[in-house]
Amino acid sequence: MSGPDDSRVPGGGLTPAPATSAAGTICTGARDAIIVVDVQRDFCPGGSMPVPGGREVIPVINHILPYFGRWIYTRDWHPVTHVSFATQPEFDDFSWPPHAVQGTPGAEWCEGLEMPMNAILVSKGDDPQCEAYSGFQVQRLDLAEFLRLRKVERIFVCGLALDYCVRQTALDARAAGFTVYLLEDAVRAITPEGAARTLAELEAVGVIRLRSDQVADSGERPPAAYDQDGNPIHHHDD
Ligand code: VGL
Ligand code: ZN
Repeated sequence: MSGPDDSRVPGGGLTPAPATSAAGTICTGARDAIIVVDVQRDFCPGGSMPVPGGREVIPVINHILPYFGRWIYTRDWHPVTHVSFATQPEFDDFSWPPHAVQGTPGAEWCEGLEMPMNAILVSKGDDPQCEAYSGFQVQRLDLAEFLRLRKVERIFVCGLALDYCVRQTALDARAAGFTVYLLEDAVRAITPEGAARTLAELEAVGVIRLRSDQVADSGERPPAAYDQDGNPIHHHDD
């Protein structure tokens, strides 16, 4: 509830967000990864499980992509018979209309979403019997270890939907020990209640809310992984 120095003002309104100050800006670089969650056609208006305003995250994500050292894109990639699919989806019980079925147009990345050439793509939910809301829940890849080995310390999460897959991704990243930022103008939720609940929950575990205009580029990048001929470059640990 309201503390003496929180941002609530009498009347229940929120004070306007403070103008971005130097202290409120996070300088990103080599040790920062962005995880772009499930920006797929089925989760945008016109898709089978549309998130209101889903497409609005695309320009925001595209704008800040160059500021990161590593890029992870997750996608829902379900078999037709996935355990979460129901003819009468109830949502609250984690059943859904069929969505993001492997190889269908609905599973494709949204048009206009940019993707750096060396982005890591993580498909999830491809086991018919297992739900996977987060890229940290896939069996084939230990995403946390993958990022740690590449000296990533902070993870910036964005995409769809805030109240499900973005939520789980941020929770798992926190539980794995990373500093986690939620890019709040680069996410959209399925419901407003889900958004409010999720923001409170993420805040409680230490996920930091950040707007994309509070991210500034340090210009620092990880060392190149490949030389100009495409051969891997071996870097010795510093
Ligand atoms: C999602 C529910 C089921 C999501 C995916 O991307 O947020 N939510 N599958
Ligand atoms: Zn799904």
